[in-house]
Amino acid sequence: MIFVSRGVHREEKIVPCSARGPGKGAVVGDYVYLTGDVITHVAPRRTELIRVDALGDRPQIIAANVDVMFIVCAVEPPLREGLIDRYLVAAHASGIDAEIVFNKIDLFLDDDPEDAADFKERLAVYPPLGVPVHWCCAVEGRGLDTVRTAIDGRIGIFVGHSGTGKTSLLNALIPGAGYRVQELSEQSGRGRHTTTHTELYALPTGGEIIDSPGIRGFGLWAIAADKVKDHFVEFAAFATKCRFGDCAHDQEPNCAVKAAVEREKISPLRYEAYLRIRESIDDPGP
Ligand SMILES: Nc1nc2c(ncn2[C@@H]2O[C@H](COP(=O)(O)OP(=O)(O)OP(=O)(O)O)[C@@H](O)[C@H]2O)c(=O)[nH]1
Ligand SMILES: [Mg+2]
Ligand SMILES: [Zn+2]
Repeated sequence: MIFVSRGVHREEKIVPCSARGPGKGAVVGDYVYLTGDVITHVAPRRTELIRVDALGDRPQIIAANVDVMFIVCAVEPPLREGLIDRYLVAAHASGIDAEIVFNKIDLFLDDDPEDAADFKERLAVYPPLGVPVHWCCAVEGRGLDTVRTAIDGRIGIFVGHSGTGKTSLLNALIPGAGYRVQELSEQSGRGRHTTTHTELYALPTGGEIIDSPGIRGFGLWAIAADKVKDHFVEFAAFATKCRFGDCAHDQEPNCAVKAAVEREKISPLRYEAYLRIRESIDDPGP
């Protein structure tokens, strides 16, 4: 693991370390105080990106002090808006900006313009929510200027399904880096979890980026079911007109959010994602 250190001598440097000894509890992105090589304590965090751990009952802090989350998706493995919507809830709840990086555009742009149009339409819902979409090709280094600009002066993190090209993007942003990437598994079309730990890298063009292992799903932590609606930012303009002040926008009569969904002022897919996320918190499942 690597931590950003802002030591007692006011110097700033990146220090590689593992989460053992007195530094236990520090995570990637933390600013820590050092005496020699030993972490004496962890500075207060600006933000925390948290998910539920593999067992489903404890918080796992993925990274600290992240300013911007890049949700990396691609032509393949298959695009899942449901995962994007979960990440957006987590980012909004943590005060982290979110952007979408759609990678591997080389796989459709020249061959199949219809395919491209289909993906553009599916992701068109996000920019009006304040979530820009970058269209990139990591292997050819195309479309990365806007990503560089978004990271400059900040701490960013690449998240998403395995095999979408997070590490390939890192390699494209740091010429000559050559971090390990791997072909998608032939059988499933999904990635094989090539990156196994979360690590922070400084970009030559400014800012720092954290590469993280691909995940299958993102379990939300410490967001009550009745608060999920607060993180669907497009609901706010309509929610004030619901009959009930505490409307969950589900079975209630005279719900202005549902009316907006029917008129497609709110994306029906986003609304369905809302219902699914809320339900998954009501009933965390096995
Ligand atoms: N055609 C094409 N393939 C790409 C592109 N970017 C990445 N790939 C390929 O996609 C595969 C997976 O890339 P990785 O960078 O390892 O993906 P990852 O998201 O880091 O995967 P995990 O570490 O498992 O989460 C590799 O075979 C890459 O060469 C791209 O822009 N175009
Ligand atoms: Mg990787
Ligand atoms: Zn309502």
